[in-house]
Amino acid sequence: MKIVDARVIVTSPGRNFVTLKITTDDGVTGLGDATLNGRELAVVSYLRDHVVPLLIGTDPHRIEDTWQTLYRGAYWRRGPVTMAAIAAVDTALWDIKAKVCGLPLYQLLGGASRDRVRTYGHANGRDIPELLDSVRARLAEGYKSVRVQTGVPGLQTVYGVHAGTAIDAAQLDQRALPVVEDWDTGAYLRHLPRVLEAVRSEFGPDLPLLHDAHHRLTPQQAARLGKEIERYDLFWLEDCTPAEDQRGLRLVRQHTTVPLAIGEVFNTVFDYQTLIDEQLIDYVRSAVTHFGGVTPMRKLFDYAAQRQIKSAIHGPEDISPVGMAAAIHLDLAVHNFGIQEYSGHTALTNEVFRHAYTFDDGHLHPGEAPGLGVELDEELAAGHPYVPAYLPVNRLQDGTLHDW
Ligand code: EZ4
Ligand code: CO
Repeated sequence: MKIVDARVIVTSPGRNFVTLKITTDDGVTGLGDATLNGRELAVVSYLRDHVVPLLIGTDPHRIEDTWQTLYRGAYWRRGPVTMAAIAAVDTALWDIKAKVCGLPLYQLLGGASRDRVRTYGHANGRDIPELLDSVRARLAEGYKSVRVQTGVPGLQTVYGVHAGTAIDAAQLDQRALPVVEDWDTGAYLRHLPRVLEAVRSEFGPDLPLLHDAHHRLTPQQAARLGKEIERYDLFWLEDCTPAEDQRGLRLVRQHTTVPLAIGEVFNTVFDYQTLIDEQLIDYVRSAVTHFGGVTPMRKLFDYAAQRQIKSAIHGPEDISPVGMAAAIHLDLAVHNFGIQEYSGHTALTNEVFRHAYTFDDGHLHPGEAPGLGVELDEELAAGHPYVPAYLPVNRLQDGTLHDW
């Protein structure tokens, strides 16, 4: 079997998605997600100009060797552009192998370790009453676990919440230039305990609650926050501090038992070495799409399992249904599954990417279609071309650029 064609398809059915489609001489096709929100075309070029020529004529069954060739052979390792491109190839090859076997991908990963995949949804509000309404809406949709984000008094725009309407941060990028958010760590640290108090008193102690600090705190601030909110029994506190400096998590860990989740911006296992070896976190958050594909995700989870750390694959709207499908197959198969982030996609996106996975009663299932179970309607995709878009940036009130 040989790869005879590999094409990069860019489509924007509401937001930009980059998809790699690989075709074999037997006519089997595989899809991989290469969407890097706000920097999409860099990955398109990396694939089209530098990766596709290497794939033509090679054996699609040699997934590990292809991965190693793209990773080691380039000499220049790691980085989100490289790893998103490799992810798309790796995922498409797993799709092909599973289709050739006539099995859904999860069967090739060891088979189901559970019946269904639990998820969490996003609740956002400009203020506490609006957040409580949003939590009610997620519960009505079937979600059993909810991430809670609110505006902070005195600030115009914060992560997950815009001054005009409550929207998800992933939607903010559909504008010509980056939206500028404002930030005041002191105000946030004073506000968040009140938010969690209000949510707990409205919904009781049983509802699993999550919160994303979106890299905005120092380790000292995160340690203080963790201690203060322990009584609200969070499922996790996410990205409490920028984790390029993995040692920073030692301070947080010494001071609080709040479960910690990190890794959505990581792209290789080396980003996790200290965090996993020293058991500084509880959940690894990488996306199949940004971490080099199914192959390294499986290795990451096995490594994390040695330290009782669980999976929590990144699943915002900027992961395409192709990347989501790959995540759901892994979720069903790995033993140390934790939870899956899931917001769903627009109806149009679901038409462009028809998928076998289903969401029911707050749980996902990958379905039984061979491969990933996703088909791309290329004609429909072509009618929704790329739209230039950026993620927001974040500034302190004196204008200093801050992490977001
Ligand atoms: O802001 O994926 O946990 N989820 C998140 C996401 C990220 C977006 C950035 O592209 O933090 O919503
Ligand atoms: Co996050």
